[in-house]
This record gives sequence, C-alpha cells and structure tokens, in this order.
Amino acid sequence: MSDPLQGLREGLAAIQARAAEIAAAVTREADLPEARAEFFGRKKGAFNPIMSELGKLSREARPEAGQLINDSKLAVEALFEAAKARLEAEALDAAIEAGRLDVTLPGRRVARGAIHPIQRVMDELIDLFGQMGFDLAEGPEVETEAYNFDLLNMPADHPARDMQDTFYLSGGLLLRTQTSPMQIRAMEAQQPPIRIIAPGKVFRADSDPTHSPTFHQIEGLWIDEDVTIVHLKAVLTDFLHRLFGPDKKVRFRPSFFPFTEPSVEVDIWDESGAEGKWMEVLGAGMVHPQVLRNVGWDPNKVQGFAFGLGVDRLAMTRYGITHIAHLFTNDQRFLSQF
Ligand code: 2NM
Repeated sequence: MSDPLQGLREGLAAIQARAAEIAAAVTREADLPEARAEFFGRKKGAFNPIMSELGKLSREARPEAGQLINDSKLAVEALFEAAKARLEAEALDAAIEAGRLDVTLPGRRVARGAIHPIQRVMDELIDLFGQMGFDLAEGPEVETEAYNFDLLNMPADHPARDMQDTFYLSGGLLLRTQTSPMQIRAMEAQQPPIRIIAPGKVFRADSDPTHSPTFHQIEGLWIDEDVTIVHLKAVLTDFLHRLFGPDKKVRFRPSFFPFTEPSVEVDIWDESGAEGKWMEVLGAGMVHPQVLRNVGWDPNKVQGFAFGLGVDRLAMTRYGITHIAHLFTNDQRFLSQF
C-alpha cells in the first residue's frame, strides 16, 4: 500500500536536513534571525509551500499531515535554539579568554605620598606656637589693598606697593604679599586680648634662583593691656630655643617695619659652616599705634607685639635643601625622601 504522505515526509526531512546544516554554520548570534527566516519567514519560509500543499490532501490524511508538519517545525525551532545556546557559550568563553589575568605577574608599585617639607615645618611651627597659647587664624589669599597695605600703615606711596613686587588682579584686588592681612581681619573680628598665629602662602612678583613668587610665612600677634617688648623677647627667644634647641644663641637687632615701632630682626648663630655666622630668622616689633587705631582699638589701653618668619628658607635649612626649585617642582623622587 502506497503512503499518501510519502512526499510530505521526504519534503520535511529535506527541510530539517538543510536547517541542521544552516544552524550549524551560523557563527554570530546577530546572524540567527536571518537564518531562521529561511524556514519561518512570512514570505520565503521553507514551510510555506508545504502548508499550501495541505489543501490537496484527502480529508482523512490531513490531521496526520498537520501533525507531521508541526513536529518538523518544532524540530527546526530546536535546532536554532541549540545554535543560539552554542553561540552564547562561545561568546562567554571568548570574553573570559580576553579578560584573563595572570595572577602570578608582579604587582605595580603604588607611589606613597609624603608630607611636603614646607608643610612639615608649618605643622611643627603651628604646634609649637599652639603649645605657647597661640590660636590659629585664617584668611583669603586674594586680598584688598586696604587689608594688605593701608590698614598695616603702608600708605599708597609706600615702595612695597610697587607693581614690581605685588601681583595686582582686576577689581582692585591683589594676591596677598604677606600674611599680616589675616591679623588685621582677626583684630577687626574680635576684641583684645588676642594671641594668634596666621600661617599661609604669600605672593610677590619675584623669581630668581633664591626667590620664588609663591612662598610661605607664619606671622604672630599678641595684644593685651600690658604686653611689652619684654614679652616679645621672652616669647621669641623661647620659641627659637624650642625650635633649634635650648643652647641656640639668639640676637635681637634694631630694624624697621611700617607696621611696628620699635622693630627688630632676630638672628640665630648658625654653626653649620666652617666659620659660623648669624642667620636672620624673624622680623618683629611692637604693633604700631596707627595699626591699632585702624582696627578701632585704643593704643592707650592695649598694646602688643607681632612677628613674621619665612617658612621656606627654614625648611631648606632644616632638611639641607640647596635649591629652592626643589620645593616647587613636586618631583616624586625628591618628595618621597621626607
Ligand atoms: C613681620 C615683622 C614685624 C606683623 C605686624 C602685624 C600686624 F598685623 F599686627 F600689624 N602682623 N605682622 C609683622 C611685624 C610682621 O614680618 C617680618
């Protein structure tokens, strides 16, 4: 007895064989929909002509034929599902291979930071003055002429205001040339007594092998009803002995600053060379009565002293740094020594 579905079976077998070939040949997941369309596409799908043949079969043969076609479609669908799973696994393998780490390679050394020599000295000085009862004052690096000069008894024709020394900004502003404006601000903001230090960066249009346009100062101020030049000598001598050792020889010389009267400069005896020499480390003086009046204080009721010192030179002496440029180039090899 001849099988009326013989032709259908052969046709479906051919489709499945071709589907197996095509599904196995796909190498990229993105190509799958196109390959699938060869069998299930609305227009070119390989099952379409077979579906239209269905109508030519006898009524009795149709259910079995329908079943055969469905089974075949499911088989082809399974082939493409398997191909999809294979491609996903291949992509995962490739990603793992590409990201493979050799955990036996030596690690990269992390450069460790260190505190800059200037900041080390700053911290040490702030700590020393803190032990001596001085509070910390702060203030802006961009200042007005009033705070940087006028209120410090440096009038408009004062040589220090020359364009050659001061970085002027627009709008009547400037980069502070000294830390003293912080002291003026502190005096304005509170009432006597006051005992503060004001550390920070200062700026002068000055650049050569021994001068940097940015450098660091710490200034101090102590005002009360009965602070005299004796306190100035005692506090600064004590400070220098704490910093350099109790046997360090200290010398006070008369000097001049517009914001103090009288003014002094303070030297220490430097024995590092063959000969030994006096080395200037501080400027100081009794705060000028005009400066006190400028902040609204009565110089007949309160008085006191102020001082200033350059931190950069101190840091160089302390750490044996011979070139000022080392302080600013931020060379890791230099900085990591501290
Ligand atoms: C120095 C030397 C002498 C000083 C004076 C003042 C203020 F604000 F009280 F007037 N602040 N700092 C001063 C005095 C600074 O530096 C070499």
